[in-house]
Amino acid sequence: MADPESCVFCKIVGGEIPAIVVAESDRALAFRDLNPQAPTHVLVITRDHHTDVGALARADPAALADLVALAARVAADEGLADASAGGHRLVFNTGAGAGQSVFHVHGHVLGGRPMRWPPG
Ligand code: DGP
Repeated sequence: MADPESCVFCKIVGGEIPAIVVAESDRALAFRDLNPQAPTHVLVITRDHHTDVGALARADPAALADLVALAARVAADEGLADASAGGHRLVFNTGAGAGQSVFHVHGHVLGGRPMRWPPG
């Protein structure tokens, strides 16, 4: 689990690592994923370091609400807000076994292609 000093997403928040930022709020930042899995693949993170979405919910529910609102704004900006526009997924991988590789809470906003269920 990365501590804030070595966390790659904290470094993006701090401007030490460049990213393509598409939206931001006082408490959250949205930027394009380095390794996109769909035509739209944007990561939405808190500016503060929290390990995962459950930890964020416990520590700061208002910041989680802000993160989800920013994800909804990104989806709308990308033309993916609702079913008539194709829709989107907001995914929080939580724990290494579920595919989490960066231990700073992030929602994946995915869209622009058909989505299968159940996910792999
Ligand atoms: P997850 O596997 O759910 O922890 O997703 C982590 C995502 O973060 C993965 O899709 C790749 C992305 N990622 C990792 N490092 C960087 C980076 O330095 N810049 C950007 N833009 N994305 C990154």
